[in-house]
Amino acid sequence: ERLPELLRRIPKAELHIHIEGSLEPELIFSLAARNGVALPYDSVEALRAAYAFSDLQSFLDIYYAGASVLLHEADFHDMAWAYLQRAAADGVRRAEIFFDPQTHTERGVPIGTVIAGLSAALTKARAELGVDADLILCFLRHLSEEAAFETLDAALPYRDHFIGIGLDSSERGHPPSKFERVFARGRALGLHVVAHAGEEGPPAYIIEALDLLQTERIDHGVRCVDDPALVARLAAERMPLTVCPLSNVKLCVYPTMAEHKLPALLDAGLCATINSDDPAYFGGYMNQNWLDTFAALPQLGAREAWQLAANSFEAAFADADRKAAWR
Ligand code: ES4
Ligand code: ZN
Repeated sequence: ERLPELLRRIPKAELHIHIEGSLEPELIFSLAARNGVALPYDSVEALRAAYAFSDLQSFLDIYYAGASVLLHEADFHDMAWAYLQRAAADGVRRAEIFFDPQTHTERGVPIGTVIAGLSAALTKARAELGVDADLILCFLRHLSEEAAFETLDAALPYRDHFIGIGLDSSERGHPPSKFERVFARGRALGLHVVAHAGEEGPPAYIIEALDLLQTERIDHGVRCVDDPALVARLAAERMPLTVCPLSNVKLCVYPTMAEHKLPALLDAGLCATINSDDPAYFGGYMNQNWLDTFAALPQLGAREAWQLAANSFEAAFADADRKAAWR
């Protein structure tokens, strides 16, 4: 088979990966033992068996529970290093990695501990793996605007350790407009700006992300297909969508991969990309997403593979010289 080989080897950028979502059950158990944290599961198998989700919230409940084993700088380092090794093996040359500081600061872990551990792994990956990686700080949208401001303030001593801000967690009922002011502050600080929108939420949330947050990319964004005028706008603006196919199927955004709208998004001229979202929870890393998506959608072939890879580098946050080094 030539297409799977191309999909595995083609150089690519991963632009939508939550580092806490790369925490494998085995690492959750070993960190729980190392840190003396009690888990409500008896075994790795019992934990993995709980990974059957009906929607975004049913996933988030388990994802936040898994992150409770992360306490020390070494824990954040070890998690990110494991991900970066997997990414390198999948042909990922560039990774823009989300982290959720509030998931940890709410448990009493200092934000400096989180950032120091992650940042050390990224520095090592640049030197030893040839993966150019940066961090994007995400605000949890189910928490308040005030909490987001406090998080941004607390992160400012580490401003050089992240390149942007994002918005994740429970989408419905928490529109981008709730965070308009904190995103304005982030933009004024010279940070890149992205937001999850149109995963479970309506096209109106994508429009809010564009107009109120002034995002440079939309994370997921697949529900734009419900609004043809919005699709036309996204195409005209070459606004990237960081699509996560396995995530969409696991969280029941689509019943099966064969029903995924990625081919329609590409046909409409959108700058769509393929990403893993939470690879430890959704059934695979970058290449599993590429392989399963192409296997289920016969409209996708070598031409689309090259287009998706080119889109991922186009959508990445770096200047042209730095991008040239990834190909
Ligand atoms: C997430 Cl799939 C998804 N959607 C929204 N927020 C998230 N955080 C981690 N994974
Ligand atoms: Zn996500």
